[in-house]
Amino acid sequence: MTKILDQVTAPADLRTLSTEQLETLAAEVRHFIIETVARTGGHLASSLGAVELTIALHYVFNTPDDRIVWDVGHQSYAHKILTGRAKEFETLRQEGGLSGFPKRDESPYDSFNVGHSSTSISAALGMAQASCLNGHPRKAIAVIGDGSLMAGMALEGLNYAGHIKKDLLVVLNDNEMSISPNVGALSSALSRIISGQAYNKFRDRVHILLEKIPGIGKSMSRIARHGEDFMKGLFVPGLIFDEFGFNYIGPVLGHRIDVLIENLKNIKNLNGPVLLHVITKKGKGYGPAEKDPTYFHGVGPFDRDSGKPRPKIAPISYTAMFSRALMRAAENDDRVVAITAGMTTGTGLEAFENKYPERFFDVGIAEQHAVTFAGGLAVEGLRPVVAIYSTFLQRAYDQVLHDVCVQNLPVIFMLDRAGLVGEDGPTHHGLFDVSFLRPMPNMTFMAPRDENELQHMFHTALQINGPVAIRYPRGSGYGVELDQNFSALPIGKAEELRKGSDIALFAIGATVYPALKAADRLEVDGIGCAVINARFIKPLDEQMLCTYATDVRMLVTVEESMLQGGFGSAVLEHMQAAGCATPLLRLGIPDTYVAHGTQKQQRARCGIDADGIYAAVRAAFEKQPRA
Ligand SMILES: Cc1ncc(C[n+]2csc(CCOP(=O)(O)OP(=O)(O)O)c2C)c(N)n1
Repeated sequence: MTKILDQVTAPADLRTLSTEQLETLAAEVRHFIIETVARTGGHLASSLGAVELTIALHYVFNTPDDRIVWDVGHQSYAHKILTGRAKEFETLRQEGGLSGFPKRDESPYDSFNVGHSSTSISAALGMAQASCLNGHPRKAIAVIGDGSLMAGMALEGLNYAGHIKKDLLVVLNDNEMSISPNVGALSSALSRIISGQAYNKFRDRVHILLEKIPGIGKSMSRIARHGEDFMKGLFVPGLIFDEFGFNYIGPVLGHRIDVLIENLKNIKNLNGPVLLHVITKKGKGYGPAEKDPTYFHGVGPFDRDSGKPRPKIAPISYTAMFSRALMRAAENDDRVVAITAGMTTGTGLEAFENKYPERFFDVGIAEQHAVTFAGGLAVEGLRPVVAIYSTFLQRAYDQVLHDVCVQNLPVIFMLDRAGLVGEDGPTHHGLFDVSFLRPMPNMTFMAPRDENELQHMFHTALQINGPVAIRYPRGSGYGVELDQNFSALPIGKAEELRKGSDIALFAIGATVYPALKAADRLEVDGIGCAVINARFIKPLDEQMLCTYATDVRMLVTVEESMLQGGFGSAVLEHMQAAGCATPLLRLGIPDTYVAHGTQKQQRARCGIDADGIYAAVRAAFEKQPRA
């Protein structure tokens, strides 16, 4: 039997279908997502929860002329499949294949590039405003999850939308989950709205009863309706959105296509800002994901039937290593507290949360607040550890500078997923932290060569009475032997790993081992190459730099971060200041956004794997005048 999905190559095709056919289509799309993501990995649970909503939105609205902006974009797989990309869906998140997030270059149906959360309301509002200025009436729709709604930026968007009163539809996709269960007062208010449905049923029953009273029943019911807004305010916090200037509608059942279509059709004709509150289930339709939506938020390939990950024996990850080091530190020092912005599992804080719930803070998707909150904790003598992905710290630049560094507060920033992150692509790479943290006075900044060094660096950070950042890559370490005891590293001192008299290669973080391999190959070619594990981006080991600058014919820096303002730039600045003219080759990420693929592919593309380092150093060295 041919599938309905095979006949839908664009949303226009699904607009001709009956409700029953749309329901069948939803089941087919869901099945297709599960089968594919089991092979490719990806953001499964959120996408499964948004299948009916996606169908209903494309059914009612005239996409792509009407604009749908997906918040984060991790729930957009059904959208991709229904907008002509079903055939390529198998290539999801792979090099040269479909992006895991909406991307304007990929399809006219992807109205805005996303990846970081809480941008959809502002972006869709901009589109709504532009449609007035351009005289091209179209609908602008932001689809945002309850987790993403908690972020300051989303609230700023709501606030301004209520002010300028353009035709904006915000669809709140509420599954009561962020990656972990959602947190915060607003989240609790949303839960009360959902349970407020009980109030609505109670109210309807009261009216039916009142109207049955002979003679006065009808007028009593009318009086009661006048008091309803007041009553509603007491019972139904949906009025929060009314106060923001939105017409609040809901909550409605998010897996009922007929209900969604009916509501969206009605809303289509309303003017001004409208918020449709839709209740969905994360992982809907796939048992293992419904049961453990946190695990299935973003997964690698898994066995479709059991939901179990495909077996892979790998050394301990950097995240797990940090988690262990943190637990040991917390045991010995009760000033140690940990903060995450909605990323408890991703940053390895689960064990800490379980053992020290009173010292653990998940502030929700609120990176700016997380950092300043840590500043407050530090002022009062605690030792806050902010565990955060490098890419998401970008949100809190001013807070790191203004609320932590200017006051020289001892906050430790553990920058997970620093460097190239693989399948999530450009929005998620942690490539900018070196350039943006390096100029901040008071900051000490380190990057470990392997998982063992990470634990020593964390221990070192706890000895420093000021801000410290440690950046480490996504994924497994090298399987090196793990020291049982922590030792404090000398601040600002690099580690000489290999001697050589022609070239000195200063590598930092994830690039140290590839640099060693490249040096071995250069040695075979008769080129003596010293390798130095820089350890510190700030302060630099200026003494070691100066020594090598006079001893060798060429210096090389290698880093997994942007070249502009990066570690190599720091070396260059120092050499210029010291009047040192030794030729310097800087290897790192060029001035571009690195497309999705595996980390291995991305490192090769950027020329910072062993082969790339070898080839670049060899070519540059050959151009040097003979000694
Ligand atoms: C600024 C930022 N911080 C953190 C993340 C990581 N992140 C991706 S999705 C997500 C949870 C989003 O929850 P919600 O909006 O409720 O969507 P759901 O997955 O429940 O559908 C988080 C924390 C991000 N993408 N952007």
